[in-house]
Amino acid sequence: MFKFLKEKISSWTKKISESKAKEVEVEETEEIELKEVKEKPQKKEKKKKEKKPKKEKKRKEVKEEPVEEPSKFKEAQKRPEQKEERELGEKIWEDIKEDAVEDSIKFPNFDKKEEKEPEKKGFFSKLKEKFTKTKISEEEFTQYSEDLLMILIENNVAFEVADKIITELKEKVVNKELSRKDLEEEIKNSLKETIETILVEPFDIIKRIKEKKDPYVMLFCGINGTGKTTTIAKLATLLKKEDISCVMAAGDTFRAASIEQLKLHGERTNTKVIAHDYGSDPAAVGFDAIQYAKKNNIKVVLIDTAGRMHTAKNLLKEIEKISSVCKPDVKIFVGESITGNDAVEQVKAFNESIGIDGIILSKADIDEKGGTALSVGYVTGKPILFLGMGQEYKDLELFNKKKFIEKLGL
Ligand SMILES: Nc1nc2c(ncn2[C@@H]2O[C@H](COP(=O)(O)OP(=O)(O)O)[C@@H](O)[C@H]2O)c(=O)[nH]1
Ligand SMILES: [Mg+2]
Repeated sequence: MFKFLKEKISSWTKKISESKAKEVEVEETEEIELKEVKEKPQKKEKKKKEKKPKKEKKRKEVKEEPVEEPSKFKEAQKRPEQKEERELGEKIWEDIKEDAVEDSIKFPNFDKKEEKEPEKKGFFSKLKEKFTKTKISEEEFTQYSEDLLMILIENNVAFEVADKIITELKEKVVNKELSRKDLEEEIKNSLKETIETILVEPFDIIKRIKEKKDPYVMLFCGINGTGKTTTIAKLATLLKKEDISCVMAAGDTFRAASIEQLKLHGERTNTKVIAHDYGSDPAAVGFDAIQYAKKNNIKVVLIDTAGRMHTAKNLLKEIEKISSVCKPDVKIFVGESITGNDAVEQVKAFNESIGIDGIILSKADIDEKGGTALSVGYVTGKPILFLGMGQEYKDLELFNKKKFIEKLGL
């Protein structure tokens, strides 16, 4: 479903992380140069270190006395018989003092080692952070977001939705500490969270059907050829599987062969079809089907309607009438996944005229872009309930946000 969008999003996130990785290379080169400068005094240190074992040996010979306090040397000075020992002690003390001065340069916390230890730790973890964390500035994000906007729009995401995605993503990543190592993953995760908020969580329609005592009435609307009649037949099949009985109402009394088409689906799926003649009032067909369901204890009424252009005011009025007569529990807009912005405009118009409750996107099986699915829910605030995944009766998939996002490679 997201053949193109998945690829494009993935290469977009890769692009940001790769450019950030280049920054790391530059910083690391600078760091190496710095190290080289620092290494010179380190050579000195090596020499000193070589001396150290000697010192330790001497210290052992003279025990602790001369090392402890200079005042003790003075005492030793008074005793000529210990001259040799005294001189040695003095030399060691000088060495220690010298070392202490050097050490205190390298480790300013030499004296108050315990107190200052956290600061030392902070310094190293800061240094570590410098290499493991990174930030994306606002300017950088703007530069990349232009590409993302194009990718989204080219893949049928409505402009307002693409804009919303970018604004949300910006809030999540700009000037935030991100892991350098997993930068691509972090951006993908932020994008994932953003898309999660864009998609409307579907309600459990099977549960609602089961909970309702009276027949649960479902009215289907949309323009011609989007797959309303086929979707109704698919739903009848799905309900049968759930052990839920249903009746179909041939509310498309306008298009030639539409009644026969529904009757054929009825035969094939073993579902009762209520039909009047062509040209009759579709609201009356729906009403009769509801009465039939009530009498025969049938759980669901599926009302088909003629396709109408979302711009044809009089036809929209007609569906408003069907809706007010049949009082459906849910009004479902059926749109084609492949049509992008057209589907977005249609769903908005139907929502404004009759107030839809849910969306079924047909032909998702042949949609390589996927942006329509990201858009229709956001612009209406209504959830996608099912995706049409082919021309067979079994090809109806419950819409699952998590699965859907996974398909996007996020
Ligand atoms: N590939 C594919 N084709 C579909 C799907 N749903 C419907 N169709 C086809 O779309 C065409 C129009 O369907 P139809 O139910 O008559 O649309 P209606 O005018 O809205 O009732 C038919 O050829 C269907 O087989 C789907 O999910 N995937
Ligand atoms: Mg039809």
